[in-house]
Amino acid sequence: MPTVETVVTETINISSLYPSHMNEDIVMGFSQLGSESDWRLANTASIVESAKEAGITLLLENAEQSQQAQFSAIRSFIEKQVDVIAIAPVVQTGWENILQEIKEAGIPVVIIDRSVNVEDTSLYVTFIGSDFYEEGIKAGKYALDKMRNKPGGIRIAELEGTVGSTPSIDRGRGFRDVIQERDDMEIIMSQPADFTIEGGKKVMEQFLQEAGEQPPQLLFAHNDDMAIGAIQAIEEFGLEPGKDIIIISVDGTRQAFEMMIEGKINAVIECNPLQGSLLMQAAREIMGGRTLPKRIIPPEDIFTQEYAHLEIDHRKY
Ligand code: GZL
Repeated sequence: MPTVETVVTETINISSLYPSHMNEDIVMGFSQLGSESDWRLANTASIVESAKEAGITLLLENAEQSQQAQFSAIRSFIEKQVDVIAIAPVVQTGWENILQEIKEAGIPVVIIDRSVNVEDTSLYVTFIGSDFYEEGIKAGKYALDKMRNKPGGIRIAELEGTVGSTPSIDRGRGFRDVIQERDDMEIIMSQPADFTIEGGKKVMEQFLQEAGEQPPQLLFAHNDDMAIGAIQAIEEFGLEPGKDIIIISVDGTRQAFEMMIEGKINAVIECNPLQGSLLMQAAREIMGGRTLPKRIIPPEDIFTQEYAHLEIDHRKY
């Protein structure tokens, strides 16, 4: 199991909340939010694989970006009286009622990947997911460093992820909190592009047409798929990605490493999708009646084009 840095904000003794099923087969209902990106496909594969290895029966429902579809899947899990429900929430708001329904059914909940905004955090046992704000901070620090010798105003473009999702909100916040240190560094264009290659290409085309003779000098893409789409648009526009436009992305997929080696992406902030073993471990702890930290954060790094060739063979997604 990968080592994780557990940020213990509060721990709760779950044995009083849920009966312990020491060695019985565990049935997990998992509501996955979609299949929009390579990161997401790796996340799903990791969870399916880890369930198999753990001997946990996984009922997987893919909501394809629809929160309503997530609610329906969760209600079907309640009907089936699964032992534990895992949710990767497409957006962070609107979860109070469904989580209350699950609580009334006496089923423990693990939030995975993205977070939920609820007043009553007893509605879920733990949240296993990245520190997206920290990812934004890392991206901002790289931007400041990379452009430190570039005089004059720095025009920045931003491709945001799914509107209302924790990674998009927090990556954007962290990035802005850092670049505000340099008053001539400005985000001149920012649009959602849904974490997809198509979205990244389409929005980058719009950016370049709008910008005309003053294209952005730096692009912050909230994930690799949008960066890869943007690269296609930048090349079709006749500019050199990674040179005319510095590109910073998030996730760390194999394609992004290949783009770094080709010099088309300058830096990638890692966001680890391999959360399956953490999720299955959490399910076992819960069903064994043991205590879990409220927040579990997988370890993450930053990779730059100078070193991408040393790292690419170690990548698992
Ligand atoms: C982050 C995850 C994001 C990835 C995207 O944990 O929710 O969604 O950064 C994915 O690639 O689509």
